[in-house]
Amino acid sequence: MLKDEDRIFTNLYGMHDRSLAGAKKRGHWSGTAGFIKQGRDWIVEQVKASGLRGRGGAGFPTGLKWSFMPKQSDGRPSYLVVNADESEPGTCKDREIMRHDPHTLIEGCLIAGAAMGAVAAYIYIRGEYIREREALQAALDEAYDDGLLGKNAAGSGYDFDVYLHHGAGAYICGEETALLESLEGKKGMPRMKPPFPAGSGLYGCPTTVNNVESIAVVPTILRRGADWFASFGRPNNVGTKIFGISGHVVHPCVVEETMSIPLKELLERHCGGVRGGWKNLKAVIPGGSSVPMLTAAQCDDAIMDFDWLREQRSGLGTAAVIVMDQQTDVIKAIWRLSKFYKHESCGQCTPCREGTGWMMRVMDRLVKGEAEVEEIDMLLSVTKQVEGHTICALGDAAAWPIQGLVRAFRDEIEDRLKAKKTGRMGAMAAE
Ligand code: L3W
Ligand code: SF4
Repeated sequence: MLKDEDRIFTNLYGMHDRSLAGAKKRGHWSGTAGFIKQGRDWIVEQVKASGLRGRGGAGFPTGLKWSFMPKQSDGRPSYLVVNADESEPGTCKDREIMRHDPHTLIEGCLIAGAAMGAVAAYIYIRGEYIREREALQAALDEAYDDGLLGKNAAGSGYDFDVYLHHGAGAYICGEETALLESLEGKKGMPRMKPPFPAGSGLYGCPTTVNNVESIAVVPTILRRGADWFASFGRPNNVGTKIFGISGHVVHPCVVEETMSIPLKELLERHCGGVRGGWKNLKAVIPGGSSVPMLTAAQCDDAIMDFDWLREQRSGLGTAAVIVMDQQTDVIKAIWRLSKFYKHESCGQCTPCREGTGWMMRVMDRLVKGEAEVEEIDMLLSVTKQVEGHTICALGDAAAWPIQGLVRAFRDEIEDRLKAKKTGRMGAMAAE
């Protein structure tokens, strides 16, 4: 369990003053110039040593990603882009950082920007996050007024600007290259990779795209030391981590805990447990809507980190934990996600554009019990034709929850189809 003194986000619940004065009182913006003066290589090495892995879903090592940025300028400016387009169903952790602890992110932008030789950071914030963007803009204004941003930012000798850009409600703009297209004023459609953004990103310039939490933890890592951060969790899965727990728990919440905390401990310590008790648990989606669900039996021993969940053919994703109790219609829950992905597909590649529609329509028949049992395998074969055959991860994200459903609850699907068929035949016989 994470002790209070080890929390990075001490104002996650908005109990304290979020202004610059309040942030400074809680230890932020302290020693910032000194870190930057130690040079970009030093910062990157510290972040590598801390073991920080990206908090947006993929878990890519953050220090390694920063090291891809060119050291020598070829005339193109470099940029940091912060992905604050938090839209993954179930996910609301970055919202709390931006709303209540915005200076953690802004200080992180300056340090990360200096570490990659960037001239500016663009924070791309989800369009619906209106109060959050107001809080962030107010914090940015305070930082400029205090000399923490702009020329000689924070007295570091480094010139750095931060701009806030509002999204317009498209989930796909959370995919990093669609986000860059959107930032450039174009339709938010993912680009083919490679080239990765570090080679050719915003306006064709070297760019690193990081999640809000990934950037916001960096100043505290430097202040407390890489070893301190690496001391939480398990090897390759370290640090503190913000979890967002929703669904059938007594008290849904967003909480910073240690990486690798057992799921049961997370729910019982912070959420009052599963509604109706642990025995009433049916399934959990552990990392936002894009990862397959865990069954109750898997949940008994579940460890909340990248590697354990990957071994279970699921994932930590955005650490948005969606809890479903025994009363949940899991088929309907996944059908609802299928509808979401169908709606949010940008449509530029055929397997995703057509496949998400197919998957949604078959899911619709499964929910209603109108499909034939053979259609379950047909649905699985559609997911296989989408998975891995698309430009971006949305195709996989649409396929995986369905695969997880069939793996875990095939019997329940079959029972529904058979019961409906028996009912239909009974009705026909009665006629
Ligand atoms: C240079 C290489 N850079 C990888 C970089 C890449 C990116 C990062 C991770 O998807 C997942 C997705 C969602 N040279 C590189 C390289 N990079 N190889 O590393 O890349 P990748 O491709 O592993 O993942 P991704 O495309 O960034 C992200 C999942 O997250 N997700 C949901 C996300 C939703 C939100 C939200 O609402 N906030 O984040 C949940 O699971 O499905 O699998 O930067 O450029 N050789
Ligand atoms: Fe667009 Fe879907 Fe292709 Fe991604 S996978 S680029 S969302 S059509």
